[in-house]
Amino acid sequence: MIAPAPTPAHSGPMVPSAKLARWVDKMTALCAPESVVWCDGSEEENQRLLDGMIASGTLIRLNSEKRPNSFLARSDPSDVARVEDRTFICSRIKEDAGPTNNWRDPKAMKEVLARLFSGCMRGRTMFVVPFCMGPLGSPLSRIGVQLTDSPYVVVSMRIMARMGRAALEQLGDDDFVACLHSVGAPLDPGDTDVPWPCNRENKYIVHFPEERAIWSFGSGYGGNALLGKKCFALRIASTMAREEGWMAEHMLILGVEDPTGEKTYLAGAFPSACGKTNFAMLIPPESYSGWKVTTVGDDIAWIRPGPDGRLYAINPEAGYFGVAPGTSAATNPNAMAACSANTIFTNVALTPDGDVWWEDMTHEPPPELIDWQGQPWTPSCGRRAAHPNARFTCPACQNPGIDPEWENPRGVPISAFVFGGRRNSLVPLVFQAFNWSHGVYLGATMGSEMTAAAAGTIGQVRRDPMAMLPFCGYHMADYFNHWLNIGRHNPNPPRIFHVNWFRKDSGGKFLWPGFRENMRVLEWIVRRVHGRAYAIEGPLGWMPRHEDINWEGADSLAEERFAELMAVDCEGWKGEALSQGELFLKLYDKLPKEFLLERDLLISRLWRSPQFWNLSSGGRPPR
Ligand code: O2Y
Ligand code: MN
Repeated sequence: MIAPAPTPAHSGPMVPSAKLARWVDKMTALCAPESVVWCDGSEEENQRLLDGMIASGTLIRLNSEKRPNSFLARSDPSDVARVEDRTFICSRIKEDAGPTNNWRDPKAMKEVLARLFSGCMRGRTMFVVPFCMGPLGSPLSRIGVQLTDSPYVVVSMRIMARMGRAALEQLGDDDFVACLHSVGAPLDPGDTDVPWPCNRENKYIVHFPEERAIWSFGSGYGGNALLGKKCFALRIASTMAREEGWMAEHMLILGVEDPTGEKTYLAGAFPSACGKTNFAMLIPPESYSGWKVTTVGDDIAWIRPGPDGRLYAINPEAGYFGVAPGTSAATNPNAMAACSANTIFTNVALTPDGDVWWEDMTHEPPPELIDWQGQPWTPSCGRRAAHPNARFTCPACQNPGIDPEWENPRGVPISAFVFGGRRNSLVPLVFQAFNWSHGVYLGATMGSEMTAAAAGTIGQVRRDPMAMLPFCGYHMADYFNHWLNIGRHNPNPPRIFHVNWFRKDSGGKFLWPGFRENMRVLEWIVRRVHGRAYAIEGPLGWMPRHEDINWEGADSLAEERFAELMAVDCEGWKGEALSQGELFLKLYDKLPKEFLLERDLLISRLWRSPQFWNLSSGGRPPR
């Protein structure tokens, strides 16, 4: 074994377990790096890596007065986002991965990977990165060890997870999720200082759920390379959670404090482009006195029944890997504050005075910039300044709205789940499920209308159950059964709600203002959870009337407009019920029978409601 690198004298050597040392030896023999460095997570180590990347051109130091200790990275244009078609689940039995995952036989895949990884780190350094997902010392946390030849990944992992010596100490002799990563750059002699090494042709993001292992090759970007995030905390953790009776969810966690100081925690799942990060960091309208929203997590929740039977959630991450474009002081001041220092920006534009810029950060774009590919940019040049998936990586503790309990090792008690989608029509602003299995059905059928102009797809609904379709490490129908099971063993499970901020009127205008105004819906949800808000029974669930929403300080949404926002077009919904069946057909052999019943119940409620159900028809006799 190559000895762990010397660490600062005051902190002593890092001592791996025999199992970890054996695995590192084996992977070292396979990848043949020039050297192996054990990362202790110290500030000195971090600065050394940052300086090295500035020297090699991977990072640009930003203006220290405007963005202290912050850096810009520009990725290879071929390596800018997660690659779902190159993401694989290699369970021993194909059926265990289910029809919505890319399955490969684990043995065959290991042979392919062994060829790719063989000698792939020649001339490079392999970093050994122990990391803890979840607060240190929490019984809900889990440990991973990532081997990587990317210093950019090391410094990013240090922000996104509790990384280094403390994680190794917490691991002790226990099992860990083994994460092997290489940027997989073709090895031309003397070419080790490419600013963003990656493999343009060959990318593999591979999960072995039974072995609790991840092998990632060819990409240095985000979800493909920071293996603690989507690969471990969702795909591998979802399989662990199912076996161990907990839940690994693609959910934000937020706290709501009412004017009396009572705190209520919610977890929410939203497909991409639904403003999930903005919702996690919501600041109530100015006039909304006494209510406060705090952030526990913006992307992932690990949730487990506590000793009192309630569900408790931790955020397994320690940082945000947020989408920059669209983020501004107007849309998300807390995110802007969080990335004001100690941040790594990737694929944003550079201003002449050494700061960053992205689309919609300010009302007016700066007159000149260097774009995300390093080219001069002006507002009239016709190109984007930042890549649409440009990111900021920053410590969560820099969010001024961070919840004081966000690192509580026991987690926070969850009172409600909120599912959302981006739907132009049909789906009302908010409704509450009748019960747990109805709520699970709502999560399983959620989705968004496609906005991209892929031929003929605009307006088509892309179903993304619980926003987990790309992130569940096993069969989606087994996942639904797991959700139902959690409710079966819990006499008082969280209440479940569905929201849609994006409904439009016949003229194509949004019916709901969104952003800070979402607080009004959140307040109704919180008051419902505590049995303090009224609702009427509609065909889709329990719904607030105009007078059940707090309009304090708003030019109250006209009652007719609210009615339009909440109306249920029962004929349209019969079509929706049919379309929900399409995903179910794909999963039919393992689909919970409850779902077929829920769909029947929905159809029968639609049948006995007026064709255009609205809040004032709530009390009417059936047709
Ligand atoms: O494109 C990537 O690599 C990042 S994807 C991502 C990052 C942060 C939070 N969520 C996501 C996602 O795809 O859900
Ligand atoms: Mn996400």
